[in-house]
Amino acid sequence: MKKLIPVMATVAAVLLAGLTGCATEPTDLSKNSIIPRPVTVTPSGESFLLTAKSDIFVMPGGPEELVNIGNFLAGKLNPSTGLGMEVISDGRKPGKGDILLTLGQYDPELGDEGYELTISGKLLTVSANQPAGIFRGIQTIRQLLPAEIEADTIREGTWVIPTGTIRDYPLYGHRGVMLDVARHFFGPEDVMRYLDQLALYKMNVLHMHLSDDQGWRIEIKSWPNLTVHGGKTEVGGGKGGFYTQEEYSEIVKYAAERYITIIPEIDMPGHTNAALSSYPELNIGGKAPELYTGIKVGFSTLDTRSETTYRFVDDVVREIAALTPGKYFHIGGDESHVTKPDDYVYFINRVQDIVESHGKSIIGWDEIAHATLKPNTVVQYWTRAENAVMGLNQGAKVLMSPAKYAYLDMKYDTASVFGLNWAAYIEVDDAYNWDPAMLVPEITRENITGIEAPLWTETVSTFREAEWLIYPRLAGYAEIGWTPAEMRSWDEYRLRLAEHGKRMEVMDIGFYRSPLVDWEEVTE
Ligand code: TNX
Repeated sequence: MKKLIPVMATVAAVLLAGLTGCATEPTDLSKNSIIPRPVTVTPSGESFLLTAKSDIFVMPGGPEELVNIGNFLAGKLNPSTGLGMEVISDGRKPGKGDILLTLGQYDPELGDEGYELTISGKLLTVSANQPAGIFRGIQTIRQLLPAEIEADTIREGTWVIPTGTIRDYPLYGHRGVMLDVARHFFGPEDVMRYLDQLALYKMNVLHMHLSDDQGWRIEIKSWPNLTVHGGKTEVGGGKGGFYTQEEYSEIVKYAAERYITIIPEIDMPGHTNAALSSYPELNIGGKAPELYTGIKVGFSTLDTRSETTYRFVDDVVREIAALTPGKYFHIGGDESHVTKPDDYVYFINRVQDIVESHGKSIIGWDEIAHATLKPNTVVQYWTRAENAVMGLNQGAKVLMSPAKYAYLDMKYDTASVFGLNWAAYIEVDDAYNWDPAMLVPEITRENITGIEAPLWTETVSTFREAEWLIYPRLAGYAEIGWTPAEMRSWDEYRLRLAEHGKRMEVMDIGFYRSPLVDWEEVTE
């Protein structure tokens, strides 16, 4: 059965190739539209063709992860090509038209996520130091194939890849996005869809903003009312929602299969109305406020001088840390406008001890630099450069999310239906045209962990709406995080992005068609 559909597909491909004469013509690897732009591309002027005989070979005796990655690739290529590629790891030798995934001899330049593609007329080899690198490499294979490769039903196509070599590795180790599931709740399917999209652009972090004034979104078994009560609404009064611990673990696992780390955030001591409403004893004065469905910020605070608060934080961090394989726990710390400055510092210091006691390193919004930071802390720069610099002076590293450039919830222009504009209007070129290492003199490449683009969700209530804010800006953030700054230029990037319009269309991503890009359309 496996070979029936492929045979038909190949007959069609050969016929088509005969008609257009393009299947085996030399092609030029340097004319790719890969985002993020790879570090080195060396074309060799021939073409590699996927056929009904193609399979995916995995080095025998390698880690099981490679087989999983092979299956991931087969799962992306088979639905649209109908070629029925199988994953072979029993030591048989690859032949013409096959793909080989292999861990090579350690290559320091490639690091943990780098990879090399060697494409000849006969074989396409992906090699890397680590499985993560192989996974990044297969995203490049997807992008070297026509946009229709992303379809989930059979498409006619000649699945040709130009030959040559690509050596590629990321500029920054942290390339991520933040999703606010507190202002509006997004269920596990939405989050997994997002993870799939992030994988294509070689992003490796999803920071989940799991609590805020409007909702608490993760089950905490020792404080059940947080979700029973605190999770039942959202901005605008909708029904809200939350992840059970099992669902959250599913998300973590789905992310890990894509070599993406989940960073959980519990925002405190401000942005805590949902928790305060669920447990009166967390409030100064002991009285619980109503749930909140508006979009103001800065009005809530935990009682920072009560031991109950620290018992609460300890339980929350312990339960979430136990579900989190990643190194970091994000403690929020932003906009605590009604917490007295001394109380704020006292609170952040104690919470850092708690996070450390559960084996995690701390990330917090730039305000946390007012406290005494622990070694290995990361300060997420969003608004005040002086905070980030204060963090640096304490030995912290900086994660770059400057609101003016990197906020996915900012409108594109005055006509944008969704989004806010308090920091800026961010058109697609503005989102691309900046260098994290050039914004603030003290914040240099060496002390930046990477870049993160946050999506706050006050104005979007479905993932479809969210996509309109996320895309196409996300592709640019992915490239800023991966590609050396001197290799980036808007004029060249916008041409590659145009091709991704087609790809995003096939993937059914509801992106914003910026007038600054001459979008390529799918021709059926
Ligand atoms: C500021 S950015 C906030 C969020 C809002 C966002 C809206 C940050 C650390 N705090 O609470 O959702 O502005 O753009």
